[in-house]
Amino acid sequence: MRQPHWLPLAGLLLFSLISSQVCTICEVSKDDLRLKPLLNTITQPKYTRATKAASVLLSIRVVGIQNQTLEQQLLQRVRNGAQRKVANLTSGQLALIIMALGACHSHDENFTHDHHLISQLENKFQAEIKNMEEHDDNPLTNYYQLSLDVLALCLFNGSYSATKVAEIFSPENKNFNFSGQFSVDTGAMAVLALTCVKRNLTNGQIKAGGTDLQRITNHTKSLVKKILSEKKENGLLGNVFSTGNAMQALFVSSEYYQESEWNCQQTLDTVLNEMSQGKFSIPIAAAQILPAVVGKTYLAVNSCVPHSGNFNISIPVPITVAPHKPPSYIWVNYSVINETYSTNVTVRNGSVFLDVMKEAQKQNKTIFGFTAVESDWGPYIISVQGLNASSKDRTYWELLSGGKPLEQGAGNYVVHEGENLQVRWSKY
Ligand code: CBY
Repeated sequence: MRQPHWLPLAGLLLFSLISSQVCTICEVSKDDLRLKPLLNTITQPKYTRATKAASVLLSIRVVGIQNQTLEQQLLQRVRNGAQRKVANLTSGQLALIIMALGACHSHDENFTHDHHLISQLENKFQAEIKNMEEHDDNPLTNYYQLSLDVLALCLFNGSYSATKVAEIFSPENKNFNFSGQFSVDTGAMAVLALTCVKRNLTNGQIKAGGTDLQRITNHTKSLVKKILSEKKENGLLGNVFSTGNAMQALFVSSEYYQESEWNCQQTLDTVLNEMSQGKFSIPIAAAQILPAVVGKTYLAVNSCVPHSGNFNISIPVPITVAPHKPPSYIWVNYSVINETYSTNVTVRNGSVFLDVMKEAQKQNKTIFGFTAVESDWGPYIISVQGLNASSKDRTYWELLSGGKPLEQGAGNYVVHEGENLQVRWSKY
């Protein structure tokens, strides 16, 4: 039988419609040259921390980057961490490790099974809830990590109570805020977790009372509203480091906002611009932004598309730095605000906040003495003048410049001539 002569035309029309749709999707291809700096950052060879390696592994698997050598290195590090010290891991760290190992149905799922990682996560999640019940709603860690817990349990068939999830993830809960400010990272991770739970409730994978589904839907809706209300003029959601998580949350929850409420392309363009300025120069920052810019989310860890070809990410790209002759040293003012103590400090140009703190500590150990621990994001200041931060009391040492909280940690924030830097004893 002859096919009607209009069929090829209709096909062409359909194809052009589909391709014009594809063009408007807000993402770049994973081989886009603009992603080079990110890929160079995450391929750096030294991963000493298992959780940092897990974040990177999760990210490259979800995105579909295939680089055997890198993957093996990361895997080795993650496995070592999970083998030796699960008891020392926080709940969110274990959740990340489970997601990284389980991503894309790799054989490492057996490892998770053999080491009972899921049941250990169930216990850690229970311990978080118990702590909330006994200590004024304060979890052992924070809601970002509780969200990671629920996400990992939901994605990898762990057990959890949907009723409990509906109860604790109420957007009014104080744990969504730090110092009165809504934490976009936290809200975004919660949206991903709640979306996963909602999917499992609707497809009958887990059972729950009828109101749970309704409550979870309502929470998701309000969290999405809150994330959108943190949208800046340039399209960033919260700040540059929360935007990746927030984009993922908005990708999976498009039924809860109007198209006019979020210009995804603008957000993506700003992120790409920040990327070209070197904003995501530490592996964890690169790992958190990468899935979103290529249009992927952590919810896809179970449904990765097989990829062909090897992703060539071994060629380092020369970084172009604007030619200027800086002075070798700069001075800054540094204060510790508990009682207020200030001093002027001279450091080399290009120094970070931590260098200033070290220099001040040399001047006077009693007033400016401090301790720091290593976190995935670099050094985290736990004590100044012997006064310790405590998640039990929701206290921490906040870093500020000119009275404004910094968006980077002590090891990464580069200080400028004449700047007024402060560490302030704060409550969140
Ligand atoms: N990860 C976690 O548990 C961290 C979750 C997180 C919400 C995280 C931001 C978001 C993310 N995307 O990873 C988070 N920060 C938390 C929970 C916290 C609190 C930690 C205590 C607790 N109970 O767990 C707390 C104390 C409120 C906090 N962050 C403090 C700080 C300041 C650290 C100062 C110090 N003493 O060293 C600081 C520097 C803010 C300030 N001005 O004082 C800070 N955080 C920053 C800047 C950040 C961002 C880091 C960005 C960067 N490039 O360095 C952040 C991404 C992050 C890490 N914090 Co907190 C948020 C952002 O700006 N978007 C789970 C684990 C398994 O990986």
